[in-house]
Amino acid sequence: MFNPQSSINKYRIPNSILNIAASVDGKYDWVIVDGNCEADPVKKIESYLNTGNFKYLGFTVMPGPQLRQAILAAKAIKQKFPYTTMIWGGYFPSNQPNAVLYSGYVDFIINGPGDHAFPNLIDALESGQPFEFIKNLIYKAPDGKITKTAKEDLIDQDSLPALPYDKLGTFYPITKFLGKTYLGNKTLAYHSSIGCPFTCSFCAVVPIYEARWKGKSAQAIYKDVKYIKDKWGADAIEFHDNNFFVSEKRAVEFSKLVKDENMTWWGMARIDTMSKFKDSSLKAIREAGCKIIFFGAESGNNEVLAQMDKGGTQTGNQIIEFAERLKKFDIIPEYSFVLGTPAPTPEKVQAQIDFEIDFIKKVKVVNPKTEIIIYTYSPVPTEGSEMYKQVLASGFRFPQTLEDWISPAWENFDLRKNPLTPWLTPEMIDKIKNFETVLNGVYPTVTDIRLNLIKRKAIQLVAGLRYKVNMYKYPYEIKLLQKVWRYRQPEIQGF
Ligand code: B12
Ligand code: SF4
Repeated sequence: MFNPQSSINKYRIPNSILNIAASVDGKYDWVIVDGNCEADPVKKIESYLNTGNFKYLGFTVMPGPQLRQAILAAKAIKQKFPYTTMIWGGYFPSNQPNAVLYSGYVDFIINGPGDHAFPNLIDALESGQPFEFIKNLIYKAPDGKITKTAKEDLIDQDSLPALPYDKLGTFYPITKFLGKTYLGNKTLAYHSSIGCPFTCSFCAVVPIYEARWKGKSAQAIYKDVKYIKDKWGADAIEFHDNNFFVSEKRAVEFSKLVKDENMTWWGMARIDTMSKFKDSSLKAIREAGCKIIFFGAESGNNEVLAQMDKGGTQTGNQIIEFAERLKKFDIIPEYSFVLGTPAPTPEKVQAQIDFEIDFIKKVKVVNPKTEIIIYTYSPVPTEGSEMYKQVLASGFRFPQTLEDWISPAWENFDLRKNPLTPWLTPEMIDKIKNFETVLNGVYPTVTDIRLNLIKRKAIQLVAGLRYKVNMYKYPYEIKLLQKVWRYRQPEIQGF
């Protein structure tokens, strides 16, 4: 099982690959290689393959730098060990199966959850049985056609086997994965639910989960968290679920259970869902240690929210009101906005960017503690959506091969920094980036634990005037300070 490098200096429990290890644990022998912890992961994988004990190699792959290491490693290994069956899973191969399977070095893709599909595939291959009926599988048929099998219903998450944390600890010390963050000294990354009930047209979760969501029970989450706290001293949790707060009941139940553990935690949510939460629930969640919540605000413009199929009931007013409401509970809202959405004319694209900049400033007025994350709009192939049709009509095309995906330009696309979308001019991209630089200068993220008070004050002083008079061009002096002090970007690095 290989988790290619996804983060430069932050180790996290490699949950994706650990779930897959759990699915075969006790039945097949497995080893794990974490690219975040290895100087030369290919050498490490080869050392295992050289023993002759391993026939299958599983990679988890998300777009961006993780994809780069995955491609380079897969290529090198397939050349040396052509008879090793290479199986990829995760968001990238599930959403881009053609480029992956036509590369020639990947044999199978698990499309979405692999908890049943992976062991079923290994069983079939081991016993020489047909694999074509296994759900959640993508493969290249003998005629060269990329074939997807039926999707499995979402699995009851409490029925899944416990994650093999102890065995993971035999490869790498668990404490290595419990990093120091804004939340605590030993932060556990935990994933308590899969999918999401919504269908935002820009989101990679939608084609895989098709508006389905399933969560572990509050008791099951608590049991795992408590185990890691008691055994390795975790004092904080990052919930990596796409949408942790889908169920108010589950969130409150978990809060009640975890309250006395004195842990600090963070999770992702929707504004419209959480604005319906009762005051008593928000209070219980905060009292249980939830300090900051990430929300995909996306846009303050109701028309753009509709264009994105944001679904639910979110509006611009609600975004502002909710930021204000959370102040009362001392929960920091972390709002992400998507700038640079397509529009019929360049003037409209520009007007929309200016609108969002003004809107973000309004949010900051009602609740200055709001953390703002800015992304430039990057299309994902949610075929059939109106926005996707608009994107194709504008001339945008996804790369066709895996090599294209790791070109520097496409890597920036993955990082949602330079979207390569034909409707955005370089000046527009500059404006978005420059505004972001100035904003981060005036309001440095609280999640940067290295940035002390003096540095914060200095950067705020430099950026304050620009912010006041809307002068965002050429913010070189702020950039220099951010570079020297290695200002961290939560949108890329997470916590
Ligand atoms: C944690 C995380 C990160 C961490 C990395 C953690 C690590 N592994 O070290 C950090 C913060 C570094 C990160 C960064 C980025 N991330 Co990220 N990340 C996640 C997150 C929140 C959780 C992943 C996880 O652990 N899931 C838990 C497991 C259990 O779920 P799973 O991965 O889906 O695994 C199941 C199946 O997919 C499948 N499966 C997965 N892998 C494998 C492997 C095999 C062999 C098999 C058989 C099956 C299989 O089976 C698993 C069990 O059912 C996901 C969203 C999410 N909730 O999943 C986004 C997500 C994967 N990231 C995403 C993105 C875009 C990024 C960035 C590119 C963002 C950016 N703007 O910078 C960066 C760049 C990454 C890089 N440097 O390469 C997107 C991918 C979207 C897409 N277009 O495909 C996601 C989906 C978030 C989103 N909704 O947009 N990320
Ligand atoms: S609410 Fe979030 S996770 Fe769910 S579909 Fe929309 S963007 Fe994706």
